[in-house]
Amino acid sequence: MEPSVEVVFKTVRDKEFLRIAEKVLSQKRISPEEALYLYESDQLTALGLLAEYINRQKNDRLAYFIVNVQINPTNVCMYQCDFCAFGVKPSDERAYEMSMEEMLSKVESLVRMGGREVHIVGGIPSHWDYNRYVEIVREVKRRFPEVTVKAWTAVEIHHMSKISGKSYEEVLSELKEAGLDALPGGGAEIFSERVRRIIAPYKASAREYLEVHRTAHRLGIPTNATMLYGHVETLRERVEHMQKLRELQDETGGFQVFIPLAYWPSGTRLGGERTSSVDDLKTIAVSRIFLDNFPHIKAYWVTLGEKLAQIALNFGADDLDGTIQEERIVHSAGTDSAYGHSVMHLVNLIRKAGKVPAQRDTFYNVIKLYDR
Ligand code: V47
Ligand code: SF4
Repeated sequence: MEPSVEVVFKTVRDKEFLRIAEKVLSQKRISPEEALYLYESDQLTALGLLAEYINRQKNDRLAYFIVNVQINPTNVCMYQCDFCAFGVKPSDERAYEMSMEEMLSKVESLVRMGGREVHIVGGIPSHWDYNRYVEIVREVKRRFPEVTVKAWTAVEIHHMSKISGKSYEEVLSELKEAGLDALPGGGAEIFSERVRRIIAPYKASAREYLEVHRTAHRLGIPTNATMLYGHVETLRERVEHMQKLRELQDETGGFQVFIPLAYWPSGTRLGGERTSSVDDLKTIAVSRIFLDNFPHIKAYWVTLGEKLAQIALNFGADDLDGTIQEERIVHSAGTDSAYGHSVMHLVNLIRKAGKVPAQRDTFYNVIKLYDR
């Protein structure tokens, strides 16, 4: 045990917490019950230190960011999940659909500022056909072969499979051939059937989400994983969610990063309250400890806010996402974060959090270190 870790643990009286901490520090995998114990404990500081200790072993003092743009081609969505304020019906006055030229001009401005990643995800309109999804990827890659295309969530891939009659493997292979490089992690929400029935009864199930990711990994397409927390789920259901991801990662090794997404309730049918900062930090820390086979944990500045994201970088997270430029999904639900950030803003956020900023590509290769 490092001296600083030892000092903090001297203040902890909870024997079970200490037993689990010893296990973590000696690189042993913890069980779901033990993860739940950490979640429910009131040892916030010690939990953060433990998670950060593990993170330093994986990522040293680096905190990653990417120069990227998020493109949400349309907000029209047939699924109408109750936690989502972004997806609207076609008749809604907020409904929009971007033209291909509009999307390409966003990619062009990204490329002009040296950006590398286009993250494309949106609503799922009933009038879109399968080719539309493939053509967006193909056109972006044809015009800008230097960018990495991280596009379409597992929910969108499942939908494409349904409307085209093709298997996940066929859909993903065609998208890969068109230029798809990676899948984002959206659409996971919470895997529990009980919760899904309440918050998102119509879209792809947990089983389908995991099967899309399994297929992507088999085809050599790396993917990310998310968890939307802070609505109607229990802590046990969060741990079960992470357990399913850990199992799949054991099987395939294809996940790059886990992204806990704090729920924003404004303008949603589900309503509710915002998560507390203690809950946000515990979720980052527990995920870092429990998901021992995930190389990265993302502190998504859009949902956490800049200041909490800085603390999360000292509670086990090692990535902030990126410049983004124009986030719409969580902004529809009331987040007070900026819509995007400059490179220097993210570099300063990371430096002031005490970490070394590392500009990365989609696959976590370091492009530039800002180590003065
Ligand atoms: O799946 C929807 C979430 C996700 C709300 O893979 C909400 O690198 C909070 O997955 N409050 C899409 N969250 C965004 C996403 C993502 C973002 C950044 C990086 C990556 C990555 C993935 O947004 C949805 C849903 O879970 N979301 N509504 C809300 N009210
Ligand atoms: Fe549509 Fe995705 Fe929003 Fe659900 S979360 S309503 S699938 S955009």
